[in-house]
Amino acid sequence: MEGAAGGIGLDELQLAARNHGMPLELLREEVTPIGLHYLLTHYDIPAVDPEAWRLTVGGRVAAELSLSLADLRRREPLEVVATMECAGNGRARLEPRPVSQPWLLEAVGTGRWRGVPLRSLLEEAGVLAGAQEVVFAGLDHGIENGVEQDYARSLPLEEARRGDVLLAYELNGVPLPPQHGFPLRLLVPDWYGMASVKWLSRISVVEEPFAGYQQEQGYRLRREPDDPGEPLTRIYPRALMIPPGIPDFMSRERTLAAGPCRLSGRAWSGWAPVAAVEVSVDGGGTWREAELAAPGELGRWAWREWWYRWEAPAEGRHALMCRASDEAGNRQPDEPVWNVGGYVNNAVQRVIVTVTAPGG
Ligand SMILES: Nc1nc2c(c(=O)[nH]1)N[C@H]1C(S)=C(S)[C@@H](COP(=O)(O)O)O[C@H]1N2
Ligand SMILES: [Mo]
Repeated sequence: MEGAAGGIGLDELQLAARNHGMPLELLREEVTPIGLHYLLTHYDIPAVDPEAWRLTVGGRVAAELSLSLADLRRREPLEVVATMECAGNGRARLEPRPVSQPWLLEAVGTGRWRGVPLRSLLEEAGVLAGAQEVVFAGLDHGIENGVEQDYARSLPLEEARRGDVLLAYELNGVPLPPQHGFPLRLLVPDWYGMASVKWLSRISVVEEPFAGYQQEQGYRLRREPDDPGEPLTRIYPRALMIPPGIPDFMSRERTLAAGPCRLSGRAWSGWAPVAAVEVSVDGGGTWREAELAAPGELGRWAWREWWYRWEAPAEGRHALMCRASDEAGNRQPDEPVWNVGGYVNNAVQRVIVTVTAPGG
């Protein structure tokens, strides 16, 4: 990926038109309605015949499995409400801009996923001694930087054996929609979205670290092009705000009337529970702690609501900001940290608002 300094190119626009984000006002919903969850698909959405489709589990296992959708649906189900975020969220704000899907802030969503725990299938197949990783391959096929491939990613065996890693066949109570991986996807709570392989068809237990493109080339944090980099795994903390007031069509800057204004949004981290959310209403000059909802019914893999009472002073432009930290000591930086792939830019959100006189 090369950096671009100018405006968004047609290649980036083409990607952005296929892969949409979640409109930030949808932060009001604790579970994102289908169709409003963000989307990221590297190649084409494959056509899958659910009758003919099978999931195979093979490689270093005692007994290979081949399972139909009906076989999976007969098993003990598990439901996980999980916040998923693309590792490239925030990429478009880096300078020079890494040329790829140009996300601003909206590559996030929370789904109610239902399926079968991966662990139960690994137990049934019987993982043999010497196994290191589990590789997941999708049915989508394409070319990336000259390398033809099925989209595939691996997980270390101990992550694959976590009880909360799902083979999901439902989202928000309905069969997976085509764009989210019908008929089956992997769902790795707390990890950036790239780990959650869609249109899953093959699971292989392997003895060597997987060297596929999406593991070795993509999704690594590199400071310079020939740096081997570190693989991306869990989601770093972020808080986002529902933009208050009303938007301008083109600039999307906000306008609202002076007086009491409830600022609110959601915050998440894949490393540890969110410890605090802070708000600044003066462009980062001073910060105050927001109220943070208890983890609640959604469970520990979902974002948490926060809110803050702001008395919007009459007439003027203000930069509203919010930032999260987690119990592992991770906190959002004020400024983006550049890297070759344009990943993990969790610099704080800034919302510009113009306050008008009350009733004006
Ligand atoms: N098979 C397959 N799985 C995939 C992808 C893909 O292109 N193909 N994209 C990944 C990336 S980068 C992300 S961020 C998430 C997005 O999931 P969603 O489109 O359901 O929101 O899917 C991941 N799983
Ligand atoms: Mo992604």
